[in-house]
Amino acid sequence: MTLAGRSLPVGRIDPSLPLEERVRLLGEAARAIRRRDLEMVRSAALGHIGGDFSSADIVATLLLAVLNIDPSRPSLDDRDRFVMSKGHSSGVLYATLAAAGFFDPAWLDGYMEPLSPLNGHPDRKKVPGVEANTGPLGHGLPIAVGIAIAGKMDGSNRRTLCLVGDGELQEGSNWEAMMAAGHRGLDKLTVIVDRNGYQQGAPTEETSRLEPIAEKVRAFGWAAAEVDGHDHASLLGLFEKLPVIAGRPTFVIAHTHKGYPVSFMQDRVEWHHKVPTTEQVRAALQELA
Ligand SMILES: Cc1ncc(C[n+]2csc(CCOP(=O)(O)OP(=O)(O)O)c2C)c(N)n1
Repeated sequence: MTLAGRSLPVGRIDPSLPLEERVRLLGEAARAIRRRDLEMVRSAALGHIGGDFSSADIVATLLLAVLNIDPSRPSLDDRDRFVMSKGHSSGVLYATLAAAGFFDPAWLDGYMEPLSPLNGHPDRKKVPGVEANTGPLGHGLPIAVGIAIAGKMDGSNRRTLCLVGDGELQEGSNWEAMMAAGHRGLDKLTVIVDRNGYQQGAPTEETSRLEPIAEKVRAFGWAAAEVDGHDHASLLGLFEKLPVIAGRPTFVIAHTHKGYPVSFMQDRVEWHHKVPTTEQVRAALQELA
């Protein structure tokens, strides 16, 4: 079933372009990525569209406009590393990696099909551009800390960026890793939390309160920053200023909305992993036109 044509022509965004132009291109890219992701989830009849859409602007900004990476040479030694710890949002990760040029967008048609490299949770041995196998929550951030420690031992300038879910922060392994990163002053490490306020089935603050996140991470020796996670100009501005405090890892609280910007999905708990009907896909694609 083709609802909107399956093309995804995007490409990396030239950092020398004026800010307004980069922001305009990122806006177009994020719309194309969300549209493609909708089709992927619809045809797989599986996926996590709510958390895909809350992360889409962050993932697009990093992979298309911020990270020092070369999609034609995904294993270059001194590339920046991006760890998608909330691996259930594989749909948006794959659509963005394809948009960046890591692999043929035709792969996206097989999302979650048997024998497809694009499994529900990302696998670094199968998918170019994937830096860590994630999906079991609470693993990506500790892996990112390990990568950042290795970078520091190598005397490398490469940066490690890691995206976690807010519900995911309830996993204790994150706090153990954050304690180690603060202790070691890993200032080339940045963790971004997709602060959409919801986990599976409930708001985070009703399940196991996370706030005050900024105070907690500062107590662990990190710098904390807050940003509108859907505002490409603010995201670019923040990522260009890293580290926020020299000698400390940075923890970015990115305020987002689950399902953004689709009116009937946004901030609605059931869209964590609900699969849209054909009619709902059509309606959402119209809003993303
Ligand atoms: C260890 C573990 N427990 C449970 C799950 C099932 N699960 C997948 S997504 C999710 C909720 C995650 O919430 P959050 O981190 O806030 O993600 P987002 O809302 O951004 O999608 C759960 C419980 C899992 N993947 N790993």
